[in-house]
Amino acid sequence: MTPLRETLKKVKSDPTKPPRYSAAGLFVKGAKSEEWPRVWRDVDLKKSYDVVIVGGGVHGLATAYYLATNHGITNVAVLEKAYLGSGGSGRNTAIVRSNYLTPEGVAFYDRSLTLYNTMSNDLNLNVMFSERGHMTLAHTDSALRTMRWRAEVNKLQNINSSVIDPQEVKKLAPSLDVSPNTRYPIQGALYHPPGGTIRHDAVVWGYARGADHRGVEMHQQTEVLDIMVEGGEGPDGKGRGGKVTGVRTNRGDISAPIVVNCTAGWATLISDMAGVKLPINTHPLQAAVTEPVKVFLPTVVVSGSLHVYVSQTDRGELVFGASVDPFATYSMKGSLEFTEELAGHVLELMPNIGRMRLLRQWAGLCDMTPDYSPVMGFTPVEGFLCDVGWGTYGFKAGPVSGEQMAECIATQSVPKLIAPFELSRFERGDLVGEKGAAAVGH
Ligand code: PYC
Repeated sequence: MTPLRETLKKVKSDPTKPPRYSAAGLFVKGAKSEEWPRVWRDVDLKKSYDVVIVGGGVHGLATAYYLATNHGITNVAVLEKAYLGSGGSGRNTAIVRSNYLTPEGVAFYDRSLTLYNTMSNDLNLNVMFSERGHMTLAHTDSALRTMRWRAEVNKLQNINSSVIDPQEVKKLAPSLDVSPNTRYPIQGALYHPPGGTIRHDAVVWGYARGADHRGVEMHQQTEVLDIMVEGGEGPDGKGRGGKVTGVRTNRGDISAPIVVNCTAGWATLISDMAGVKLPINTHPLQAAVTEPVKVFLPTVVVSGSLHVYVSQTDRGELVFGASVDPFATYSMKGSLEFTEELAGHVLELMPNIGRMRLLRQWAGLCDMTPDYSPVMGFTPVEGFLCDVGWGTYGFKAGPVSGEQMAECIATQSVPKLIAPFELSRFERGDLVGEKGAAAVGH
């Protein structure tokens, strides 16, 4: 066998060959940092591509990966204004599930969970999928009714979801206070065993590395400043009836017949550049993490009424999230109000963790649509496609969105799984109301 150091030297000395990795993942144990192979290439930005993807998060990278893997389309550039995974992909709480409320939502997120299940093998990178189960607590009669409704919709599509009583809740998560004497007694829960958590950064790196191996280019620090469109009905020649010709970036102009908006937080700003208006308001969503302690919380726990969801990482930290902040802004500042409210609500659920210390908090941006479903597929501008409006569901939808958007681009037709989420549904009044499946009430 070639010694590790020799292999690494060879990789370093032949930049035309794709880098090689240890079977376990990105880094080779024992290697000095200067010997680590680059995970994706750093190449010059070209003047033209077949497809330009705006946004280097899970959605953009997955779209690029599946374009190359499933359709052989590799003359693709992913443009990211900061670094890969710096937006919602690095700011979520890493929860995955498919227990949605609408049949369209259930089918869509179920496909994502299927792709997450085989991802470590497919990408040859341990993405640490932990299928630990997902439990949504009901504290009121009406919440219990919604859980029953969701369970029935789920079962019709063979999704493992059922309503359980407080004793079963206690068995699954012994740290929860299920006594009837609390302010909001737990009346039952929707239990979804296939749900769980996954390492979000690994998903980003895995897709980036896989896309890179197949020839896709990723360009960080490359901000899209404008989208070039000709022949549109708008005063600037953009909008309905127009055709995309490329993008203007801080590093020069790029021509491309297809531009895909895979951004979160900035989705409306990017679409406005093409003259396409989106029914989206952007709100921050805050999250926080505690110090690590011995593992005691075996499932993901969500409480809509108490506006909180929590899971324990493999390192032992509790990761909490809440509702979106009730005002539209692009600011990602954390607030003391959030921490105070979170602590109060968490202690109602788990009174015994009062001495745990919170280490960090952060925020991400959520693009909220009127029906809490995304906007996917073609727009009134030829060649300009959208994969946006993910609200609080973006991370869990990454794989299926990439797969389906790639099919949409390659076949120039709308795949069945994303047909319900086309932008034109708002003109037709054909909404897909998914608010009832939001982790917490917004
Ligand atoms: O919908 O499961 C969810 C979720 C978790 C965090 C934000 N949304």
